[in-house]
Amino acid sequence: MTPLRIALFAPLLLLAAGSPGRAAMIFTATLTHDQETTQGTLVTSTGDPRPLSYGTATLVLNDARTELSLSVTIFNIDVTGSQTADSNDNLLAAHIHVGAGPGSNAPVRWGFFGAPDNDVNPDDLVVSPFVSGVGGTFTSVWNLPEGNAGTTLTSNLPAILDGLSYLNFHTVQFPGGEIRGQILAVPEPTSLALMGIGLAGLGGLAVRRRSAS
Ligand SMILES: [Ca+2]
Ligand SMILES: [Ca+2]
Ligand SMILES: [Ca+2]
Repeated sequence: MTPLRIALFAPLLLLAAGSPGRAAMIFTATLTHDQETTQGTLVTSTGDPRPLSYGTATLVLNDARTELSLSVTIFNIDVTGSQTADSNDNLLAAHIHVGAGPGSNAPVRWGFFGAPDNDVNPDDLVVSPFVSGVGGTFTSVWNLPEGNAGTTLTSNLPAILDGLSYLNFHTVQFPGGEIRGQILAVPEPTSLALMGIGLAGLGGLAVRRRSAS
C-alpha cells in the first residue's frame, strides 16, 4: 500500500477492528413542526402564512464515546435574522434535549446556538447560512465535559442510545420550539451500507489521485 492509501484506510481498519458494541454509531433526526408538543400555524408577525420549516440531521458518536458530532440543516428558519424581513421566523436557540420520547418534553442537555450555550469546551459551532434561500447548516461537536445543568455527554448517553433525545430549534414565533426531531440510531446494517458508500468514495479518491500523479 502507498502511504496515501494507508492514510485513507487506517481509520476504517480501526473501525472494523473494534467490537460491534463499541464501534462508531450513526444517528439521524428529521425535524418537523408537527413533532412539537405545542403547535400552531406558521405566520409572519402580520399574520401572513410563511413556508413550512423543517430540517434533517446526522449525528456520529465516536468509538470511544467521547464526541457526538452533529450536522443539521434547517429550511425556512431565518438563521441570521436578515434572511427575511419579518422577525417571526428568526432563530433564537437550538438545543439537544434529553429524557423524553415523541410527544413529551425534556430539559435542555446541550445548547449549541443561543442560550444556554453548552458548546464551550471547545466551542465547535460552524453556522453556514444558505447563500440564497432561508435556512442553513449547523455543525458542531458535543464533547465529553459539555452538558447543561451539570451533566456531561457520558451521563446523557444512556437516554440518547435509548432514543430519548431530540433536536429542537426555537424561533421568535415559537420560543418553545418551532421544529423538533427525535434522535434515533441508524440500524447497524444501514450503518455498514453507509460505511460501504464511504469506502467506495475513498476508493474513487485513491484512483483519481493515482491517475493524477
Ligand atoms: Ca426574519
Ligand atoms: Ca464542543
Ligand atoms: Ca458555543
